[in-house]
Amino acid sequence: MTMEPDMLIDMYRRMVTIRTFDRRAVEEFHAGNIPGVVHAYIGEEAVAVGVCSNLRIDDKITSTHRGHGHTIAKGADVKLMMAELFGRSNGYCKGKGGSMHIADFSIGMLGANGIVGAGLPIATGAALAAQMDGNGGVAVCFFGDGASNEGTFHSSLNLASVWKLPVIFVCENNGWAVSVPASQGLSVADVAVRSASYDIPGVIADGIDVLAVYESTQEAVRRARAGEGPTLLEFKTHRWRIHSEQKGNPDDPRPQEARDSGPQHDPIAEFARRLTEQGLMSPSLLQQIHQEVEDLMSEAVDFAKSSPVPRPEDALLDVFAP
Ligand SMILES: Cc1ncc(C[n+]2csc(CCOP(=O)(O)OP(=O)(O)O)c2C)c(N)n1
Repeated sequence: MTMEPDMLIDMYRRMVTIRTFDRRAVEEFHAGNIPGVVHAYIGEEAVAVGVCSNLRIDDKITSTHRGHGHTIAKGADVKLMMAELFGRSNGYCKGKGGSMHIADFSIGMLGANGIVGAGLPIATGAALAAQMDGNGGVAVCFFGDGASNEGTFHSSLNLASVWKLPVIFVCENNGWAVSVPASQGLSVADVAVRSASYDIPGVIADGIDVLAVYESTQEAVRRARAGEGPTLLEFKTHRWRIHSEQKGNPDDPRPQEARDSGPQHDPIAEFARRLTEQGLMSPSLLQQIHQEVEDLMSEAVDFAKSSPVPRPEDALLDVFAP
C-alpha cells in the first residue's frame, strides 16, 4: 500500500489528538469539572483513525457511548466537544447532551449513543438514504463486541445484506462489555463469523495496527461505493481504562492481566516506531506534533472552563418531547 507521507502524519496526529483529548477528559472528570460520565477510548485510537481516513466528509458515521475517538477522527472541533463534556452552553449540544450525545451533521457524524447497539439501525438507515441519493456515499457504524449480541445488530445486518446497502459495520472488539469478558458473553470466538448468517464478507484485522485497519476498511468502502453491499469488519483492540470513569476511583472489575494488557499494545507508540524507522517522521516532528496537540487541548479545556453554563430559562429549548 502506498500512502502519501502527509496523510500518514495526519493520521498520527489524529491518533495523538484522540489520546490527549481523553487523557484530559479523564483528568478533568476526576477533578470534578465534568458532570455525567466519561468512557475513555484510550488504546483504541487506531480503529477510529484507520476507518475514518477512508471516508469523505459527507459519508456518515454512527458512534457509541465510547464516542470521542470516532468524533475526532471524523473531524469534529475539540473545543466544542470539551465544552459539551463540561456541560457548557458553547458545547455541541449546548451543554445538554454531554459525552454520550455529541453529533455534528456538518461532518457526517450522526451521533454518539448511550444505548448499546442503537447506532446500527441508524447507520443502516443512513446507508439507505445514500443509496437512494445515488451519490456514492457510505455509512459506517462503530459498535462493540457487547453490542453484537443485540437484536439491532442482527436485524441491521440482515436488511443491509438484502438491500445491498453501502454500510460498513465496524466492531471494536476490546474483549469486554463492562465486566463481562467476550468469552462469556458471545456465542462465537470472533464476531466476524456472524457475517456468514447474512451472506456478507466478514474480516478480522489487528486493531492496534492503524494501517491494517485502513487497508481492510479501504476494501469495504470500495465495495460499498461500488454497490456491492455491506461488510462486517472486526478489529481486535484493547480498552486501557475502566469501562467508564467513576467518582471515588473504584477498582476496574477486570482481572489484573486484562488491565495490564492494554498498554502492552499501544497503537500510537507502534505507529510512531514505524514512521520513524521508515524515515517519514523525525524525532523533532514527533515532539512537535505532541506539543501542538497538548497546546490545542489546553486551549480546549480553557475554552470549556470559561464557557457559560446553560441558562435555566433555556432548559426546554431544543427539547423535542411534548
Ligand atoms: C441497550 C443497553 N443495554 C445495556 C446498557 C448498559 N451498558 C452500557 S455500555 C455496555 C457494554 C457495552 O460493551 P461493548 O458493546 O463491547 O462496548 P465497549 O464498552 O467495550 O466499548 C452496557 C452493557 C446500555 N447502555 N444500553
